[in-house]
Amino acid sequence: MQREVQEKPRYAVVAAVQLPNVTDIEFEASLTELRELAKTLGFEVVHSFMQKRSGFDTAAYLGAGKRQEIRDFVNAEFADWQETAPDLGNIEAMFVDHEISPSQARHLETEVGCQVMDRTMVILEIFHRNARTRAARAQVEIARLGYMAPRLREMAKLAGPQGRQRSGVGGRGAGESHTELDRRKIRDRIAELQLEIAAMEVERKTQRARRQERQGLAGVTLVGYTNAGKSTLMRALTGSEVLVANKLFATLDTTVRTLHPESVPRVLVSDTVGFIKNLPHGLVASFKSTLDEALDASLLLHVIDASDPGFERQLEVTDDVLAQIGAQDVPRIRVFNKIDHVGDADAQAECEAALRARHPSCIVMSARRPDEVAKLHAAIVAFFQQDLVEAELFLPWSAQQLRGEIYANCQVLEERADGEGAFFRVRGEPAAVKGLSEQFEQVLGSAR
Ligand SMILES: Nc1nc2c(ncn2[C@@H]2O[C@H](COP(=O)(O)OP(=O)(O)OP(=O)(O)O)[C@@H](O)[C@H]2O)c(=O)[nH]1
Ligand SMILES: [Mg+2]
Repeated sequence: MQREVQEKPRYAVVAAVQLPNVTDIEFEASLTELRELAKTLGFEVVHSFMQKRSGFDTAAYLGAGKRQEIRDFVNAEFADWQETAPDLGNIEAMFVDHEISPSQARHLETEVGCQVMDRTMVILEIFHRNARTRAARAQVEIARLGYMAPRLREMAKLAGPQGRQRSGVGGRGAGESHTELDRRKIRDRIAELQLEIAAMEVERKTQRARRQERQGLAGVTLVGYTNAGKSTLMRALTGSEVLVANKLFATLDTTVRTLHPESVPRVLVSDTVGFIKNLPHGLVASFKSTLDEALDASLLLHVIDASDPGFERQLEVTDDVLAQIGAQDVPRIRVFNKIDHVGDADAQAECEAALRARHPSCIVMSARRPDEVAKLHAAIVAFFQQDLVEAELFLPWSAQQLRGEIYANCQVLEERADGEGAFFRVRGEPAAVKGLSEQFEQVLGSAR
């Protein structure tokens, strides 16, 4: 049954300064993304405030006039938006599209009269809500603590006689010494979490080594901007049920599944956390271990949402993050996804032609079209078969119990038999083929 009672929406506004070196298109794309982030946190954005400035206001990010305008809007009892949706509550938060300093945030909060969250804080909060595994939770907590530590003093100031109630920080006369104490607690907690992560890291490395030993090194990792469709492709390529959602940062943990239908060599596909413009530094550091998956991969599938007007910028952001974690040299295929979402058939063809001209060896597709997913599957398999060798193996009738070994490790191109045994023309990884032929030599030797 459908849930009848709707949760009361929480209202928010967004605000951003447009610096001279930022084009209108970039600025608008960034604001749209901030609104998406706010939505992911459960807010409905009722108004956006923009201001062109040569730099941020040092005291409060926005200029005095703009701050007054926002204050009037937030405090107005019958603002325009409330007329269309009466008694739905007040504006609870303002989101700003840059990382601002603790004191800028404090000034803004007192001036506009509602909670202020900057881009970094919003992203951290979303990560915090979406973290599922122990490792992801610990990583996000470190990043949040790192963000909070320098802000404690400002929070304590906010929590002074008038502000204490609202910010919820401090108890008895929150002051300098209290802040110092809290800072120390944060440092201790971060150290504790780092130890925990280091232990998990050892465990993960062992598991990964075991996996590689068992299944070889054929690994492909899906990377790309958040919401590009990585998890959707993961599902389509592996037939697994990973989480797909039209919200930002749906995936925070790496999942690994086998490419389906299975190929030779067997290929493991990993789905990873999405990237975003201005990904907080703390998060890049924290998720480095998760992203190590990308470093270990033999092939990266860089997934790009071709239907997003800002995709060029998203592509650059992903390339930058990959370079930051040292994965710039891992071979990669650019996969322009969601082509079905680019206007009509003509628009799609035009977009595809433009993409191919710019990125000659890219794949343009829709995760929703099975024939195109099959082509991507074939491209992945072809990549891993580049280095395969072909050979002929002979298995005497007396050793037919080893037949399964051949099929498990190689692709059998042809099988024929004579009075002595069976011949297999196979294709496989050089090491696998060599291993098998040595094993069969031994069998033959002992039979003689
Ligand atoms: N129209 C269309 N929508 C798609 C396509 N691929 C994915 N989507 C939709 O895009 C949204 C995001 O998909 P996900 O697969 O969750 O994206 P993701 O890259 O894993 O996102 P994060 O985990 O947040 O980084 C979902 O609503 C999907 O249904 C496609 O080819 N065409
Ligand atoms: Mg995902």
